[in-house]
Amino acid sequence: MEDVISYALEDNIAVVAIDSPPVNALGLAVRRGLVDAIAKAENDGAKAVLIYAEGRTFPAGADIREFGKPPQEPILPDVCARIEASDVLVVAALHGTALGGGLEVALGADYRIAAPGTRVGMPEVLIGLLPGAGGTQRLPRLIGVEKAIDVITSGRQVGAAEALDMGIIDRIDNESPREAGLAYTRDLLAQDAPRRPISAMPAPTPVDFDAAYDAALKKARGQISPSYAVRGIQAACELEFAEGMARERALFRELMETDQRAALIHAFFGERAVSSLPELKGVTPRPVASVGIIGGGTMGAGIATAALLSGLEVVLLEMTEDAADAAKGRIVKSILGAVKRGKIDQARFDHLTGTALKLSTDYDALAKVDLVIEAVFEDMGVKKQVFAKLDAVCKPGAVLATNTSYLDVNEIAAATSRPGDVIGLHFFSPAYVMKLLEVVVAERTATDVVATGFALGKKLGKVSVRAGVCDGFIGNRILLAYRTAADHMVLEGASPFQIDRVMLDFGFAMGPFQVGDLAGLDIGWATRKRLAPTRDPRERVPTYADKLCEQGHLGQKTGRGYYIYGDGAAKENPEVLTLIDAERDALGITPREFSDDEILRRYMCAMVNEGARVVGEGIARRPLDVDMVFLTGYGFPRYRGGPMKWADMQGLKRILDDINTFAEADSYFWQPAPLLTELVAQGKTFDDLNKET
Ligand code: 3H9
Repeated sequence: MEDVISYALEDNIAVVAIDSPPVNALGLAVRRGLVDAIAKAENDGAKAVLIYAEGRTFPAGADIREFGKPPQEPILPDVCARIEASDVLVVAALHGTALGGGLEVALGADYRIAAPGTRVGMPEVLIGLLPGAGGTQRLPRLIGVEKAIDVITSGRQVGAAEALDMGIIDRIDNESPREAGLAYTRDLLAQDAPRRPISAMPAPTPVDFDAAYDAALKKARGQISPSYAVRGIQAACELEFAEGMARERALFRELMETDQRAALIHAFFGERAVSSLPELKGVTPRPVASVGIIGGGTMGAGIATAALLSGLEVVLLEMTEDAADAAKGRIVKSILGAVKRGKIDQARFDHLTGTALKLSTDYDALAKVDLVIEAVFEDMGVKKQVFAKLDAVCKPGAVLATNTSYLDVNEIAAATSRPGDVIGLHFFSPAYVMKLLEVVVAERTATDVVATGFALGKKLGKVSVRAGVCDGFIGNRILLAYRTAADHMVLEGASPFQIDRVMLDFGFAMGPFQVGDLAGLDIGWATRKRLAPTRDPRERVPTYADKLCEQGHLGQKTGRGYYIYGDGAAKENPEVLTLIDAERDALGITPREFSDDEILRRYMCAMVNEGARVVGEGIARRPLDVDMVFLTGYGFPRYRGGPMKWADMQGLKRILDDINTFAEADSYFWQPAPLLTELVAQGKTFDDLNKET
């Protein structure tokens, strides 16, 4: 028997435990062990088999690390079939997260029992696959097609109570999985409960599968796996079980070969890899139970909300009583949202907006907090004053963080007598929703302060990415590059609306001009003004957007920007095209047509090239750090893996060739990043760099 599986006979029940930390993934050894255990139980004449798992969870799925390698037998569908085909009664006792292949193993059993906190689901579509061990065939037979489509195409985790209601599990019990499982198995034996192979259940009633397919495709905005899953479920209705299994396998293998699968798995591991920094191994973060936040605008209030919801105490500092009241109003509103979504109850709401939250206009209120995050106006002079005051009032060892989006954290740190305690924690708005946290490490930031930044990010449920100091850090610096490429295309003949449409079609949540309207056009305006004094004369900067701002059209908040906002869908603002025409005239530019493909290539090449610079300069540690910033903070389509993964899949040579072609007309903007040139010369990919570090 494999050492990841243990086997014992108890009262003639074969007790089979899976023990393969951390998540009992169904790798080769577990699969072999399960098949052997069933055979042994049969040989031993056991009356029943109980399968449960040690550690934190029933298997959370197939072992994702095996994907992309040749499958080794027994493959998981055969393991599930072997369990189901046994003439011995099989019970699965679930706890933790019984996901994907884990749930499929459980569906091979005759009966399922779960601990109260268990979550079950089939998240395969989220990594570009579909359930490939009978999930698309057994689940609809068990719970009906509509519910199966919901569970499988969303990939969502279903709580134990709902799973019981749906019929995925048969009982919930408080005991440990082993004890609860044994008790349930004994009950079933006492009742002489029949075997209940799901494959023998009648084919489920079909629905309008073409409509379900279209709906899944539309909802996933370009990601294909959910719509493939619909076809798999359709097979459960239309084909014999064995043929349905073959159809599922064919669809699964097809998805396995796609770039989308590779990209989504890159995203899965990338999100975990970003926070495992070699320099933090063995470093203990400073304890953080209370957080001070300076500034209660959208960002400050958002950070306060995130901190409160994750159990931290918050002291929020504002300039005036009125501003403090307004900040509290914002926080209460967003925490109320959590109540409405059923995330927290009224008592928790009362606590979070009562005792856990203090508002003040006096810096002394920050004397005892463990960590302070400054979220005031983006002005170096103002920031320095704030940090000098923090230096005076905060207790020794308190972490002093700035939420600046682009200012020099070294300079801010120098305004204090304790630069080792200063760090950048760059949140994205709304801070209680957006997953990304850039942890900006300044020259003198102490290692345990960096560790504290990452620990805080984890507590807040963020994907934390280490960034070095430069204007805009990782994300905003790259954003400036591709926005500039977009602005150039507009000057030369493309319309902002065409560019937005192309990027939406690519899978971005929003186009760059829609993002501008959402964030406020004054932000870009301020950036252009800030960079003006140091700007190279060869840089081309459009002024039509400044004119919009001068007229008071700042985007959504004023009802008008690139688009006009009112009732219903936003409309294109025709005035924008007039302003652009005027600017082209003034510059003597004859506009030319841009194909959608050229727009995409220029936009993406600018993003990838700046990404390569950011990695080359050590601002981001690896290409995957850039990818995770874009997936979690900039609406980059997850199924494309991030700009650097996308570039690898295009071929870096092709990207470099494009950049060199664009450079023929504008050699100032289109300078290939040294790292990109180097990788192409060596025949390497960005992913090679991910593996090196
Ligand atoms: C599938 O089942 C296909 C079948 O239908 C058909 C096959 C033929 N494999 O996330 P965490 C690692 S597809 C390998 O930090 P949490 C993870 O990388 C699969 N490794 O913990 C991490 O490693 P490290 C369908 C895995 O508590 C460690 O475990 N299932 C796998 O925040 C801890 O993970 C899924 O897609 C895996 N399947 O979350 C579920 N899962 O410590 C994917 C995790 O070295 N997993 N690891 O960084 C999850 O959603 C979360 O990991 C889970 C725990 C909710 C389970």
